[in-house]
Amino acid sequence: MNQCLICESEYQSFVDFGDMPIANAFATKETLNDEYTFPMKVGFCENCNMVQLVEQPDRERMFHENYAFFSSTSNYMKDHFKRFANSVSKLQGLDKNSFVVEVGSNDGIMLQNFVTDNIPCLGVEPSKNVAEVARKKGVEVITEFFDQPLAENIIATHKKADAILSANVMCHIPYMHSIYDGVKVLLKNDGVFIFEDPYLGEVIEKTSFDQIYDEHVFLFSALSISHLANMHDLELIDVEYQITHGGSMRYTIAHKGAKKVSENVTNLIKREKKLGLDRAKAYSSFSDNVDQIKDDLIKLLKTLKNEEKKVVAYGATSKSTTVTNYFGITPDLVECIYDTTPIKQNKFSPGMHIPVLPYEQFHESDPDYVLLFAWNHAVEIMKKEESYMSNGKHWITYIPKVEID
Ligand code: DWN
Ligand code: SAH
Repeated sequence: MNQCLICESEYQSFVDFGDMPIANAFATKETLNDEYTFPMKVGFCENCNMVQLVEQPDRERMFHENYAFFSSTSNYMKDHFKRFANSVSKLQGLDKNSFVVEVGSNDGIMLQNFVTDNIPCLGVEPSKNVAEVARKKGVEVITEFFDQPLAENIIATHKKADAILSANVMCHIPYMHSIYDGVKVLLKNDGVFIFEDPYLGEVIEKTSFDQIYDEHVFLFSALSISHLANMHDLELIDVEYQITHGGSMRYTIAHKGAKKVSENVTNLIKREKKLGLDRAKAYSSFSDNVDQIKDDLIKLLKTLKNEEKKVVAYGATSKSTTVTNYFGITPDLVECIYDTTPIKQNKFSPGMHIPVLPYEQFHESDPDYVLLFAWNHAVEIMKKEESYMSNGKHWITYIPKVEID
């Protein structure tokens, strides 16, 4: 029996990806034959509307001193977080007497903007290597996992927060009740908790199944977040769609009754109900849709192999661990992956062992086709590579369906 992480009801899974490795555990020659895997299945709880991983590896296996994702690898995301920080400053009227806490601050991509503006802030980031990069930017960071006891510690050592922020982190944390209890105590009476994550509605609509991997334990909607907030005497007061990571939602939460609830919330909940995101039926064709993409992509890669075309990939994303392992994409079909992140380079992709090479070598490689694993950064990457790709090379993308540029 599967028991919901939020409301403890029994629920059914709707997609099974089989055994998966840790998405960011890039292998070395020594670790190639010693990879941890877990059974990756996703289910939907009809009682509280939460979509969730049935099993998730222990957090220490995923977030540690060798965490492989550095947020500042995308220039678009740097601008995005600058705009995010500015919008919070404006909303809450932040100044030198305010206090901002970010959960999962990574390399300081968001908080560096508050440092520049002299607004006191604190990052909470358990992955020590990325936290160290933030410290070098002048950001104060606690290298621990955020939860209710840590929130109490922050009040004791610092003070209550005018804003608690988080991006692409809440969906990583299975112990949501401890997080919301922590938010409840840490947030000032007129404070706001603002976070964004990949949006369930987009994942279902676009079949962006690769947003599902070990780290992403939840796919949120306004329905599930308002339910969760209510359980903790908090309230969802606003929602705002974001184009980042293939379609995300920014949720604003306040103490219950403290602020006016925007009609954006009621409108989105109405739309989600119309789409049926509160019923199991909405998820019933997801698995078949994933398999259609799988069949189309594997067929294309096999045809290109038979034609002796050179196929490489771009962006050793966490998402691509689901794609390569579920589809069975080996170095036989995709020769290598180019990526700008030093800690991933000259290693092998988790599970399928595709070599990850430094981005600098991409321009010497002369491929016929480039499979874009970082499809969520397509606009930024395609612009950057426009002149290189113009000379008879082709992009391959696969969300929402397999396409050649
Ligand atoms: O939720 C999460 C998001 C925010 O980031 C985490 N669980 C882990 C991570 O997910 P991801 O690995 O799927 O994220 P990205 O941002 O799609 O990864 C992009 C990858 O591509 C990075 O390894 C950097 C690389 N890259 C590159 O080589 N050239 C990215 C850009 C923009 C480029 O121009
Ligand atoms: N906010 C960044 C990083 C997202 S990656 C961005 O949007 O780019 C997810 C981050 O969450 C990792 O850096 C990981 O170490 C961190 N994390 C995971 N569990 C956490 C927890 N309980 N508290 C704080 N951070 C956590």
